[in-house]
Amino acid sequence: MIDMDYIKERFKAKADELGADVKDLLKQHGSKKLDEVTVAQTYQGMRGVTGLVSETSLLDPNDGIRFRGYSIPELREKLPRVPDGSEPLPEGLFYLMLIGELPEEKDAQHLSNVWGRRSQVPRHVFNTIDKLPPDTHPMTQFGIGIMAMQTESVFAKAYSDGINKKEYWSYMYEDAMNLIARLPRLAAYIYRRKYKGNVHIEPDASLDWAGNFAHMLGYDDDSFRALMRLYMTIHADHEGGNVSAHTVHLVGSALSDPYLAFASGMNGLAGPLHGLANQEVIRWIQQLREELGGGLPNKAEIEKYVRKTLDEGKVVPGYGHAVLRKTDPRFTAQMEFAKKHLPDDELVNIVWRVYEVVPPILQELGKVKNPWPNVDAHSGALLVHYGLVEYEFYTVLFGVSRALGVLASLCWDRALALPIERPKSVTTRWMKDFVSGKIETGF
Ligand code: HAX
Repeated sequence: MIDMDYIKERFKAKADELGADVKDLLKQHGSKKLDEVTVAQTYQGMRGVTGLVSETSLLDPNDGIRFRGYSIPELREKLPRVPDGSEPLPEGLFYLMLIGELPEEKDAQHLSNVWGRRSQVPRHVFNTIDKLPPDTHPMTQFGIGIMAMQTESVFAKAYSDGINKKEYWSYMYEDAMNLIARLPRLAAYIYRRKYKGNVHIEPDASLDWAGNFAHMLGYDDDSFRALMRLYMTIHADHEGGNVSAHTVHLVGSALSDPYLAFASGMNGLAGPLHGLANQEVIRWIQQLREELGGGLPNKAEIEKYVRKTLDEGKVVPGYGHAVLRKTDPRFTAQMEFAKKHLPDDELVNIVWRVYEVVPPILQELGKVKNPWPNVDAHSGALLVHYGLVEYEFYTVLFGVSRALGVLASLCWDRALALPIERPKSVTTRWMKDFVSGKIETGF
């Protein structure tokens, strides 16, 4: 068994407690029905099927995400901040997701220090990135960088040396902490190589995880650092069924180490219906502006552009959600940030105007279940304001944040010894026989 710091010890104690509860729950209620699955759900993305457990957060269709019971406005108030800071430290959110209790300031500080100490990225990872054509999409570079870092997995090494399955969680935990510590440096390297003449910025050990990330990207403005803390907090987790979280859980269930599992999740985040929507929103707005010759478009002009997008058989990026049915509180948090720090920014005002125009049009279609904006509708405009205009990089920022939630969850998966995931699939021929009564499920 490897060394335990006090946060790891706390996690182990919580995991033992919950592990015993789960055992009891399964013994007493294991055969109780939680859900029924329809033919339509089987074909339509398993929407609404409750089939996963994720401890770190829970999504309410109307109220939005709650992290261990706390809403985003509550987190902005209750989580530790840097002295005189206005936004929560993502370190505090990670502690909350992992341990299940609000951290004290010293806990967030401890994580800042641990991640700072572990943040060294091996040279061969940068060498691998350097071999890629410069126009390689930043998300592809990010995935490749994470895979190149897999050489560092302590779990993979321990497994190959032979460890008791009771110790899996401990090595997974170490990998998760190392990976979270290293991701900002990897991401900043990709950014500076692609967009800033390959000139890199050394980390500043006095800064917190998100503040240091902002610094290494090349943005030292105090309010940009505050934005990064907010950004890294609100994108961290969205319960367990979204593509990136589910993928990490699924791949991790094969005992693939956290580097392998997280890289897989990032490939899912890179899809335009998921995380890549944040770049698509800015691209979509830039095209609107180009068509109109710049400036702040009026509502009629936006409406025309939205209808054109729909007529071309495209989705309006940043709108809609598979679970949410109201405006995403992550959108609202960013709107509040903008009202405080950059209320007159033109792009931000376009985002707000689009918010007035799009929902009634999507409602009119009659098929869109959620016409309201999601997190991605707002994030790009804030980044553009501070000069981070390279929108192909935006999903990498999302990915660095998402590591906090999915890796805390992966620690829980191994601590609870959840088994390999393997749902049953059928063929359409089987389905036809089943609906016509020729066969019964019988599985
Ligand atoms: N614009 C146009 N049509 C939309 C739409 C939108 N923003 N949102 C949903 N629809 C359409 C769907 O394409 C679907 O049409 P078809 O029946 O013709 O296929 C219909 O409305 C029903 O879809 P739904 O049940 O409301 O939505 P889904 O659960 O199937 O999909 C999506 C949810 C988020 C993928 C969807 O709303 C979408 O494509 N939105 C735009 C892309 C986007 O913003 N993605 C980011 C989501 C948040 C996230 O994961 N961030 O990382």
